[in-house]
Amino acid sequence: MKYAELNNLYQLPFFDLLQKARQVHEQHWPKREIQLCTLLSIKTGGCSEDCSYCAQSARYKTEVERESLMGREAVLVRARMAKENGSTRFCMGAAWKGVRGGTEKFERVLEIVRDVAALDMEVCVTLGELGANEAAALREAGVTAYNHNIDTSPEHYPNIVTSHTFEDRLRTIRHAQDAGMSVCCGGILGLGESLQDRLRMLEVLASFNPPPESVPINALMPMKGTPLADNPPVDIFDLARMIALSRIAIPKAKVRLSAGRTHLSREGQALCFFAGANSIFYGEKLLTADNPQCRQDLELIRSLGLSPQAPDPSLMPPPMDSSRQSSPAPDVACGHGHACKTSRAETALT
Ligand code: SAM
Ligand code: DTB
Ligand code: SF4
Repeated sequence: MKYAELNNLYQLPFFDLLQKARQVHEQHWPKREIQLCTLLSIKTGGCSEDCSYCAQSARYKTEVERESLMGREAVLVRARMAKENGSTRFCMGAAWKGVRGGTEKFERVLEIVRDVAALDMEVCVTLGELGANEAAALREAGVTAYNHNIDTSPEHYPNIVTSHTFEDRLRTIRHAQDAGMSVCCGGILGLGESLQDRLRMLEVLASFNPPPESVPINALMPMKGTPLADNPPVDIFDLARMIALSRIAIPKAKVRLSAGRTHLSREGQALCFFAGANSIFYGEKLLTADNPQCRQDLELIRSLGLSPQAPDPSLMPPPMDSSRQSSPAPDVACGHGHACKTSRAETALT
C-alpha cells in the first residue's frame, strides 16, 4: 500500500477509518482472540548502540542494571511459566548490536532456543543484527519469528539512531526471511516523528515480501536518562489510527499493541483492539520497563468478550528428536518470576 493511499485513509473521519479496519479485521481474524506473548530479557543493558529511546544503551546513564546472558535453566524456567500461564509465544530479547556465528555467546543462545523450542511454543528472538549464517542457525535451532523493528521512517531514523543505519535493519530482516523465519517488525510512536514519518514507516512495513507476520506498535516508554526521556505521550486517537492503518495495510499480520500499555486506560486499549490489534505482550515486565499485571489483562480480555489465542500447531517449531522435554507446571504462573496470583489464562477465562 502506497503512501498516498495510507494518507487518504488516515485523513478519514476517525470512525470511518475504524469501520474500515474493523471490516478487514473480521474478514481475516474472525475468532475474537488476542495472542499473548511473554517477553524475557536474556541479556540486559550495556548495549553499544545509541538508540535514543532505549534504557539499555551503554551511552546513557539510565536506571537499568547490566546483566550478562542468562543461563539455560533460568530461561527455561521462565519459558515454562509463560506457557503454563497461557502465552503461546516466548520472545527473548538481548541488548546487543548483533550476534556473530561461531562465538561462544551465539552457541549459548542456540542452546537456549533449542530448549524453548522443545516446549512447543512459538519462539521469537530479538538479538540485533544478523548475517545469513546466523539467521540459518537460529532457524535450525527452532526460532519461528525474528523481531527486528524499523522503529520509524527511513528519513527520521538518523535522528534517533546513529550507530547503525535503517538499511542495516532492512538487511537483517532480509536475512531472517531468507532463512525461513517469519518476521516480527514494527515501530515506536512518540519519537518526535511527524505524521509523514509514521505513514512512511507503515509504507515500508507494508512493502515487505513476504509481509511481516506480526507488527508491534510500541508507544514510547520514556526512560529516565535517555535523550527522549521527556517526550510527550502519544495521543490515544493517533495510536488507534495507526493500529487501524496497520490492520488495513497488512491484513494478515498480528498487530501487537506493544510497549506503553501501562499508560493507556482500559478503554484506550479496547479501542485499539477494536481498531485491529490482536496481540499483546503479557506479563508485568517488557524487557526493562513495566507492563500491566497479568490479572488485569485477563480481566480486560474477558470483559470485552475476547479470549487468549489458542496455540497454533502450524506456527510451532518443527519436531525435534526424542529428547523433547515435557513442561511440568510451576507454582508461579506469570512467567516473570514473581508470585503473581493469576491462574492459567485458559482456566481464568472459562
Ligand atoms: N537490540 C535488539 C534490537 O535493537 O533490535 C533487540 C532489543 S530492542 C530493546 C527491541 C525493540 O524494543 C526496539 O527496536 C524498540 O522498537 C523497542 N523499544 C526499546 N525501548 C523502547 C522504549 N523505551 N519504548 C518503546 N519501545 C522500545
Ligand atoms: C517490541 O516491538 N517491543 C518489545 C519487543 N519488541 C522486544 C520491547 C519493548 C521494550 C520496551 C522498553 C523496555 O522494556 O526496556
Ligand atoms: Fe541496543 Fe536494541 Fe537498545 Fe538499540 S534498541 S540500544 S540495539 S538494545
